[in-house]
Formats: sequence, C-alpha cells, structure tokens
Amino acid sequence: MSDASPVEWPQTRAHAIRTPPGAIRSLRARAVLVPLRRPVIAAIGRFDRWPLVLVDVELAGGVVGSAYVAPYRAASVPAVLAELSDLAEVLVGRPAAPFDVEAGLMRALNVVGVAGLTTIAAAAIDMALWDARAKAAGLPLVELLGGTLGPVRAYNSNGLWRHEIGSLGREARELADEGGFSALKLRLGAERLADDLAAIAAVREGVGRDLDLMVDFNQGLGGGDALRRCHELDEQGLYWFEEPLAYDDLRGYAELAARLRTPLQLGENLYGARDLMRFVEARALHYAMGDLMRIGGVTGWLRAAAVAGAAGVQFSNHLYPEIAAHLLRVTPSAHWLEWVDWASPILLDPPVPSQGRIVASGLPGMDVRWDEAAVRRYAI
Ligand code: SMN
Ligand code: MG
Repeated sequence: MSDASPVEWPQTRAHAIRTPPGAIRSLRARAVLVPLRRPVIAAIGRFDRWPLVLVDVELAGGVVGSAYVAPYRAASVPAVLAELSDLAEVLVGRPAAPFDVEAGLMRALNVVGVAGLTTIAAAAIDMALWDARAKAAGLPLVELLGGTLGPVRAYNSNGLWRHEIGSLGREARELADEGGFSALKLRLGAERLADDLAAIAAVREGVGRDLDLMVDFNQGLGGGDALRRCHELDEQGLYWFEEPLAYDDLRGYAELAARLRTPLQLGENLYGARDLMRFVEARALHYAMGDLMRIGGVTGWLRAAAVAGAAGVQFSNHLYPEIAAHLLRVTPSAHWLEWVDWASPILLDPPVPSQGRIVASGLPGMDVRWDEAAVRRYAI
C-alpha cells in the first residue's frame, strides 16, 4: 500500500494526552515452521509442521510488542510477509493506538479487500500493538482491558485427527491426562457414517462418557449430506457440531441450526464482527468462535465478542490460546478455550494447562515472548 492518502489519521493534541501511546518506530516480521507433536489431519488437509509469522512492533521509547499469526500453509508465508511490509510503510510514525490503526487500515484496504491476507496481516499488527500497550502500562493484557487474571476452562484440541480409529482411544486418554481436561475435540466427516460412529465409540472407550466431546467436520460435507450425517449423529450426545458445511454457507447453516438438536458451532473462518453478525441475524449458529488472525486481532475480538454476547451466543477462541486466556476473561459470553500447544516450541514459558484450565502468566503483555534460540532453529 504505497498510497496512504485515503487514511485520515487523527491529529492528537499533545496537551490533551496524559500518557501518549508513543509512535510506531519499526515493524519486523519473520517466519518459522515448527514441528507438531501430532500431525494435523482434517478434511482441510494434512499438516506435519505449522508455519507461524512472528511480528514485533517497536515503539518510540523502546517497548516491543509481539504477536504471531498461523496462516496454515507454509506457501502462504511470503504473501503474509509482503502484506506486513506494505502495511509497515503506512504505520511507521503513527501512534501505537490499535483502534485508530484499525480504522485507518480498514479505510485504506477496503479498495483491495478486507478479508483474507490483508486482514491476517492487519490482525498480527493489531495484536502486537495491544501487547506493546500492555507492556508499556506494565499490565497483563487482561488487566489493561479491565479484567482480572484467573482460570479459563479449556478443552484439549491437540489430537484426535482423522487417522486410524484403532489409536483414538489411547490418544484420547493421553489428551485428557495431559492437563486434567474434561473436554476433547474429535475430527469427523468420514465418507461412511459407520466410521464416524466408530471414531466416537473409540474415544468414549478410551475416556468414558463423562468427558464432553466436541466434533469438527472442517467444512467437509455437502448440503444434503451434512443434514443427513448430523441427523444420524444427533443422538450421540455430542457437545457441538463444528463446521459441517463450507464456512460461509449462511443459508445451509440456518437450515441445519433449525433442524438439529446438537448445537452448531462455527466462526473460525469468519472475518470480523460483521461476518459474525450475519450468522447471528440468520440464526445460523448456536455457538461461535473467533480466530484472532481472521476476526481482526484483539480489537476485532472485542467487537465480535460484543456481538456474540448481545445475542446470547457463547463465544470460544480458535487457536491462539495464550492470548485467548486473556480475552476470554473479558468476553461477556465466554465459553471454552481451545487448547493447542502449536506455538509453544518458540515461546518462552508457554502456558501449561492444569485441571482443564489455562491461566495467563500475570507478566506485562499477552504472554507471547520469543525463545530466540528456538526461533533461529525453526526459521524459514
Ligand atoms: C483446525 C484448526 C487448525 C488446523 C486444522 C483444523 C480445526 C479446529 O478446525 O477447530 O481446531
Ligand atoms: Mg474447527
């Protein structure tokens, strides 16, 4: 974005500001490819390693805010980096004020599209700015936002992918034991109903029926097939059906939501609060989740969480558990934290789940601190 003219940045009057947020001095972006303890195998593909784009925003005065986004495909990393360097040109010298940056970037980007890689890059910057603001204030993000540190209930999403059914029971036991979890997520959407039923039975054989079991179809089913499969599984006592249809099939989801007894969960692929608003208005979901890189970072999360809360829709995170441990504490209809440890290899002191809960560290910022040796090891 070389032409910054459409952006009208607010003129701040020095005398009206008590603690100026400081200007953005520089933005640095790099990428790593980290190993996954258990390969991700779902209807959307197989991933043996997980790409992360790391962003550091330095403010005048020296505070550095950090954040990461995970664009799934390693091949997408150069595009995200290019977008970040484009946005950096516009942002250097501007106040480190996430709401102003959001307004400016959305106005500048709406001519090229505000859903997709542009949003992903903008979300990474937004999160790094919030981290910087929290560090500058000497507060954990949750306290900067007006909340308190405390536990957030989590489910373990680190496994139960679509691999051979024979190992699902043992894996479910391991996953429950890893952090005293009372809920797990299983990926479904096999060609034959019998295989989905066998996967559910295998997990329950491993951990019993007391654990809550969410299931995720990762957009794998066509319209009529989704209705059929969900009906067939409706008596299984599953906690939620996640994304049986293509993520943006508003009409299809509205129909499913009206016909099923098991609550429908979706939202990980929605871009921003307005996307979520459409699904809420169409009564096309029962639960919603926000993915920080698509929902618009911390700023976008706050907006989406307000929409969900006002509608009485319980709101969970998708990935980014370190940051979600802060945000779910200030989310009016906070539901479950999705626990994955995929960024843990490059983080200093990553969160450790215990008794099925995650607690933010209490250090200033949002608990995204690089283990630089590990970042070097996995750099791409
Ligand atoms: C998921 C997340 C990341 C990669 C593959 C699948 C899944 C989830 O949709 O909800 O965790
Ligand atoms: Mg999902």
